[in-house]
Amino acid sequence: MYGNIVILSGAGISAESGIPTFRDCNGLWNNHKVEDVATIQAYYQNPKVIHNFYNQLRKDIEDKKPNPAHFAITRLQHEYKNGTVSVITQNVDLLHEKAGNVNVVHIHGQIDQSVCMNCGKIITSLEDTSVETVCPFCHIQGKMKPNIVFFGENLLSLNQVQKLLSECRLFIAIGTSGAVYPANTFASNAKYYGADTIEFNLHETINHYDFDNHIVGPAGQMFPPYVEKILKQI
Ligand code: BV8
Repeated sequence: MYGNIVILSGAGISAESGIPTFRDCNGLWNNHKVEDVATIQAYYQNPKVIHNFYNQLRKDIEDKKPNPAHFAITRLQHEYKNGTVSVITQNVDLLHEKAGNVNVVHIHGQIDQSVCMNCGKIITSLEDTSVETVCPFCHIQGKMKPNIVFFGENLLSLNQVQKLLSECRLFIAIGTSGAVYPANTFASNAKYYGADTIEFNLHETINHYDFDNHIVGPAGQMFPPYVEKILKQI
């Protein structure tokens, strides 16, 4: 029987909610490679383009709803009594929260926040931001950036992530290609500490060797029955 459970989610968990993934054919960045455009250098060179992209993305995903995979996490968090169930997400959408998930760690940032690059304060941003946005804390203009971790920037909450990985006994990856570092090292980290590892994806991923088990198919169809099985084992 497992103790603490950690779930790592990627863009694939939101695919059945109508949010395009990054590296599938209909890539999110108008067929640009996300690692070429979502970089901190691109932000400094042309912050207007980045602000416009995330202002549009915020509008595009505003009406998107969680799918059965997100709700299955909520059920697991409510009914699993053998330990904690934490979510580490690479996604900037808020579908985990909309589904009622708790203990959600956004390692790549989140679409409803901006961060001041002058004073470091994070604010909630539900409206458009731009290079004219003034920080409500230090009152400096033009330093507010979407609170999104771009390529070349350090992740958020990495210390908390390491603690979760070292204490989990079941690590579940849902809908992530394993293309991005350091999130693509989390499964092997958890395994090092003694966790069983399982991935849910449409196919085996590039780091499939980190996983003891693979469940192939859409997360919205495959993850809820797996939660049922976990809960029956209690
Ligand atoms: C860092 C914000 C230290 C934007 C994102 C050379 C080699 C190796 C690594 C590097 C390198 N050069 C630089 C690096 C490090 C770099 C990196 O990994 N680059 C890679 C791409 C080469 N990483 C970083 O820079 C990170 N920081 O390392 O800090 C540092 C500091 C300074 C200087 C250097 C290093 C920061 C990474 C964060 C980048 N920001 N997002 C935004 O989200 O708008 S990453 C972006 O990719 C998203 O967060 C996304 O979530 C993430 C990972 O992608 P996935 O979520 O996995 O999505 P993807 O489309 O790839 O896959 C979807 C999967 O779902 C597929 O497998 C598909 O089959 C599956 N699927 C689809 N539908 C379903 C499904 N599964 C189940 N059901 C379905 N229905």
